[in-house]
Amino acid sequence: MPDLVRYELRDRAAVITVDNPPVNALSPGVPDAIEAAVARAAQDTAARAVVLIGAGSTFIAGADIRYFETIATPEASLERSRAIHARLRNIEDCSKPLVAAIHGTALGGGLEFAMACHYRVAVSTAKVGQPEVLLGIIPGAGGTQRLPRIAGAELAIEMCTLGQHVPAARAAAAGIVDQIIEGDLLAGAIAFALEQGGIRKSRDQNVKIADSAAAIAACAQARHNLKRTARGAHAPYAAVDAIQAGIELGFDAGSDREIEIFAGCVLSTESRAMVKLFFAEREVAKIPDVPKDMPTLEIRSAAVVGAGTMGGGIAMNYANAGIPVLLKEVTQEALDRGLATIRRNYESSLAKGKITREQFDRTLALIQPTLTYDGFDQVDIVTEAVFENMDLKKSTFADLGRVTKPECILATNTSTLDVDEFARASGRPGKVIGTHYFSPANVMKLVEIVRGRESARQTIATGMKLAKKLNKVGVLVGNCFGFVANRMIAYYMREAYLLLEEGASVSHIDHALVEFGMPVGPFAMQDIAGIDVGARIRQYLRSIGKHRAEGPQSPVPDWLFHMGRYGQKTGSGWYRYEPGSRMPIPDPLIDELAEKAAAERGIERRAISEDEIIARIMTALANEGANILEEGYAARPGDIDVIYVYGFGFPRHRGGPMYYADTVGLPTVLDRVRRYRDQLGDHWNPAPLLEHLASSGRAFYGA
Ligand code: T1G
Repeated sequence: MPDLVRYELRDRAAVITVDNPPVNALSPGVPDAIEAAVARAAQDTAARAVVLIGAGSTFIAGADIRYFETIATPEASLERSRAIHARLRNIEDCSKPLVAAIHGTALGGGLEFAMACHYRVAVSTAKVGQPEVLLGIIPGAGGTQRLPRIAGAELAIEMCTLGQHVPAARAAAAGIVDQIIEGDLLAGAIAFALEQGGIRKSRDQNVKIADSAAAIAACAQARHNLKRTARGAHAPYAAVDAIQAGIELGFDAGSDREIEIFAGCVLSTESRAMVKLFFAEREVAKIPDVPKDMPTLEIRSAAVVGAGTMGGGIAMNYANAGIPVLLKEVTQEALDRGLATIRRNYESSLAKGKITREQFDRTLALIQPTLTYDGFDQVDIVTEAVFENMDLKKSTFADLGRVTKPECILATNTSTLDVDEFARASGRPGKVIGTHYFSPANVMKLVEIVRGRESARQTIATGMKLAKKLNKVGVLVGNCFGFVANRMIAYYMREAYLLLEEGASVSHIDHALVEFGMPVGPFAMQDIAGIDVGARIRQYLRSIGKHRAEGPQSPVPDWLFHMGRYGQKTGSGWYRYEPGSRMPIPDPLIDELAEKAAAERGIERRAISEDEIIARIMTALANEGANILEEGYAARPGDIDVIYVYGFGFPRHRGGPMYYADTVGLPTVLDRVRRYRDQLGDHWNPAPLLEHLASSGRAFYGA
C-alpha cells in the first residue's frame, strides 16, 4: 500500500514516510510496507542511509487498536506476533544506517519499530512509551526485549508497567533517543544518518542487562510494588515476566516468551475491557446532536462564585490552564480561608517539585479574590460553587444574569439540584450548563457537563471544549436527580449499608471492593469525603420528600452523623483513626449499630461472602445505569463507564460498571435483580432496558 507508506530519496538518504492519519497506526498493510521500503532502500545504490518518519502530527502511535477484537484465537495471535517479530528483524538487518525520526509520539508498536531501527532522533517535544498495559496487553513486537537492552531493565520495567509517555529529554538521557534535533526534524535526521559509520542492532546490545542479577532483582521489586498499584490488573505482571524472560533466556527465547504471553493477554477480558474504555474515552467527546465543528466561545477569562473546597479547586483549574479567574466570596474571612487552602495546595506542589517557583507565582497571580461582582461583566464564563441550597443558588444565578455580559456562560457545580431552576433564575437559560466537578476539584479528572432543558448546543460544545482545556475528562449527562455519577452511587451505597445490616462488616465490604479493584471501599470513601456531606443532602432531600435511592434507608449513617462521627476529619466515622493517622481501624461500635438497625428492620443477620457483596453492589449499579441509558440521561454505556473510572476510580481492567455487567452476562445480571427482588424487596426493580437486552441476547455495548 504505497499510499500509506511513501518512499523517496533526499540528499543520498532514503526517506520512508508513514502517512496513515490520524496517528499513523500500524493498520493492516503498514508494517509490511515499511519492511518492503527498508528492503528497497538497502538495495538502492543512491541511498547511503535510511530515515523512517511519520507524516502529520506524530510518529507511529502503535498497532491499530481497532483490529484487536479481530484476534479471535491464541493461534491467530501467535501467528500475527511471529510475523511482526520477523518483520522487525528484517528491518533491523538493514545493511545501511537506519534512523527513526520521532515527533509527536512513538508509542507501543511505534517505539518497537523505532527500536528496530539502528538509531533514533527526536524533536524536544516528542514522547515515547510502551502504553500497552493501558490496553490490558504487553508490548508484542519485541518491546520487552529491545527496550531493556537499550534503556536498562529498570526504566524498561517502569515504562512497560506504567505505560506513561516519556519526554524526549529523559529518553535521550536513558539512551532510547540518540539525539535531540532542533529545527527541521527530517533534515536533522538525514544529516545524523549520513554521519553514522555503521549499523547497530539493539537485539545484540547486552551491556545494559549484563548484570542480570540486578535486572532480575528489579523484576522482583516491580512485582512487589505491583501488589500495591496494579489493583488486580494482570498485564503489568505479564510485562515483567516477559522482560525477565529476555534477561534470563536471551533475545530469541525471550521473544518467544513475549509472543506467548502477549497471546494470553490480548484475548483476556481485561484487555477487551480496556480497549472498550480506550474508545469510550474518545467517544465521550462526540455529542450526537452537536456537530464536531460547532463554533464555540473562546474562554479567555473566568470567575468562580464561592471559595469553599470546591470553588477553590475550580479556580485552581482555570489558573492552571492560564486563564485569569475572579474568586468571589461574601465575607473577607471566607475569602481568606479559601485563598489559604489554594496557597497550601500550590505550596505542596512546589515542595514536591511538581511546579517551579516561577509557575507558583504566575499561577497564583491569576486568581483574583473579590467580595463584589466588579469585573464580572468582562468574563467569558462564571462557575457557581456556593453552598448546596436551592434558594441561595437561584438568587446567585439571578445576580449573574444581571452582572455578566449576554454571551457569558453560566455554569453551576451543583451535584444534586435541578439545573433548570437556576437557568430560569438567570433569565438566560441557553447559556446555563452544569459543570459537576469531583472533590478535590483541582485533582479529579472528571467533570459531568450537565445539559439543561434549554442549554444551547454552542454552550454545551464550549463546556466540553473547556473541560479538555482544563485537562479534564468532560462527559455530557442529562439533568436528572444526581445526574449520572451520584445517581448511581446512591445505589452502590444503599447496598453497602444494607449488606452491613444483614451481617457483613464494614471492613469486610470494603475489602471485597478493594479486591475487586476499587481504590477504596464505600465506607472508607465516605470517611474521606465526610459522612456529614451525605447526611446534609439526605436532610435536604427528606425536606422535599425525596430519597437518593428507593428502598430501605439504613439509619446507621445518620446515627453516626448525629454522634458527630463525620469520618477522618473528626477522627471517627465508619472507622476510628488515631490522631494524625489516616489508617482506618475497625470499630466494634459500628457492628453494634448495625445489629440494632437489623433488629429494628426485623432482619436476621447472616454470613455474607465477598462474591455476594460484589454481585449485589455491581448489579445495583448496572441496573440503575440501564435506567439512565433508557431515560436518555447518558448517551452511551461507555459514557457511564468513563464517569465511573474517572469519578470513582472504578478499575480500568473491569471496563466500568456497564462493561463489567456485559462480562458477567446480562441474563445473569437480570436473574440477580429478580432474585434480590424476591429475597430483599420491591426496591429491586429490573430496568426495562436490562430486561429487553437480556431477553434478546444482547449487551449494553452494541445495544
Ligand atoms: N489505533 C487505532 N486508532 C487510534 C490509535 C491506535 N493505536 N490511537 C489513536 N487512535 C484514534 C482515536 O481513536 C481517535 O479516533 C484518533 O485516533 C485520535 O486519537 C504491537 C500491540 C496517540 C497520544 O496505546 O494514546 O502497539 O475518535 O483523540 O488526544 O506492542 O491517541 O477521532 O475517531 O486520542 O491527540 C499502543 C494509543 C497500541 C496509543 C494521540 N499505542 N493512542 O492522542 O488523539 S498497542 C497506544 C493514544 C501496540 C504493540 C502493541 C493517543 C495519542 P477518533 P486521540 P490525541
